[in-house]
Amino acid sequence: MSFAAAVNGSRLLRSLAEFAAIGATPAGGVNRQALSPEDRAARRLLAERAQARGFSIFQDEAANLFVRRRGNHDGLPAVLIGSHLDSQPTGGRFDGALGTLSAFEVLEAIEDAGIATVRPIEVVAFTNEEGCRYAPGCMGSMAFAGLHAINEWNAAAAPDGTHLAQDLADTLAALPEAMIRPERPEVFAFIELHIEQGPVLEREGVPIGVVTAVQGTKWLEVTLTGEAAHAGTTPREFRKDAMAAAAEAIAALQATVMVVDPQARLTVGRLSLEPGSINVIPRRVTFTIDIRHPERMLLADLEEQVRTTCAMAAERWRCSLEIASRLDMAPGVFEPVLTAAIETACQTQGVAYRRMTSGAFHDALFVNRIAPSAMIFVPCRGGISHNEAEFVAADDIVQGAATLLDVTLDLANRNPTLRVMT
Ligand code: HGY
Ligand code: MN
Ligand code: MN
Repeated sequence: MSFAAAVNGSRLLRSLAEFAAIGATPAGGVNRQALSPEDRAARRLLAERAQARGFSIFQDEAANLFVRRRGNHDGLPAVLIGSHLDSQPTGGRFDGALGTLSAFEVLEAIEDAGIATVRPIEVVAFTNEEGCRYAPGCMGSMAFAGLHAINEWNAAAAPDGTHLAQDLADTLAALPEAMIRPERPEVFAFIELHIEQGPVLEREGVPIGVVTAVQGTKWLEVTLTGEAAHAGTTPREFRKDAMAAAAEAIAALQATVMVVDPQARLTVGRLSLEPGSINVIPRRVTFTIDIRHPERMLLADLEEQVRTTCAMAAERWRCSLEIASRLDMAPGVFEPVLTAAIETACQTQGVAYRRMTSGAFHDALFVNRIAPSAMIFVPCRGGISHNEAEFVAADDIVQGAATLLDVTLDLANRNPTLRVMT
């Protein structure tokens, strides 16, 4: 049976609007970057909401924030639901926030309905999913999964010069009511609801995506160093032009990578150069490359192609080359028992769905290393995301929460002796 009717759609829409006001940008998006004052304000609002409902709140050393509703067998591993609250600098109101607030709505709906669950349920807001202020992304979920200690990134510097260690300490201290849990709680299963951030669901008119896998991602930071020289007096054969080398490498990659393989993704998202004077040949150029592919081996081939192309351009323009890896996420496949549970919830509710791979990375990719995980996608207008125009229709918001609710209740009441999903 379905408990979809327990979802309070207007409460969820109000909640989304209130969180969208934190870090709101004039163009209608949000700038709520990880560990910023805006991020701290959003975490506080969630914590206060949780305490007002009698839920307990915790954080861990990575400042991942948890909201817990007890289960009848409270010692059993919890069902974890949630996403992230941090955003891109010119981000949308739904990326991350929709999954986190829909998860909180699920907790409130279950509480309102007076439903007792066998297992405890926890909502999580993972720290720094986006990775735009402090690379890499998914820091909180990687730390939660034990893949990295958060203090490995202590020295990471934000463009405004602050360092992660200080921002993390300030963020933890800003929520003293949330006790820092030394140990990671055992997780029975993790379900993350998120906007698709692509056009497929909207184009097909399907309200729910059952995400079975996430493609792999690598971030590289390329630095070409030549020699500053006079723009007017220096003939081509004497130039050590870092910008010419960068432009040549980027143009070559953009002309081949996604043309040869439509599944591949290559993005140059950030570029800076020195000295930046109109009549000086650039001495140094640094740019980022985001490459993605569903196949691990083909992603490795893409990295090799980037390295080779940059090396050839560097040689042609007599520049030195450094390429640093900033993020390396292998593709992941989600737990079939969980994707089946999402499909069952859709069938029970009579809602159309389709299985799909995620083009974006998500926290679920890392939680999946330590507990069975899966994702639910909802459509976003035009597939636009990482853009202030990001939008999700109210019906899709409510349907997403209703699907998440039924899946959560299913898992929270699964055979209590079952320690492992399958
Ligand atoms: O970049 C990503 O895939 C994620 O949306 N941060
Ligand atoms: Mn996201
Ligand atoms: Mn994002």
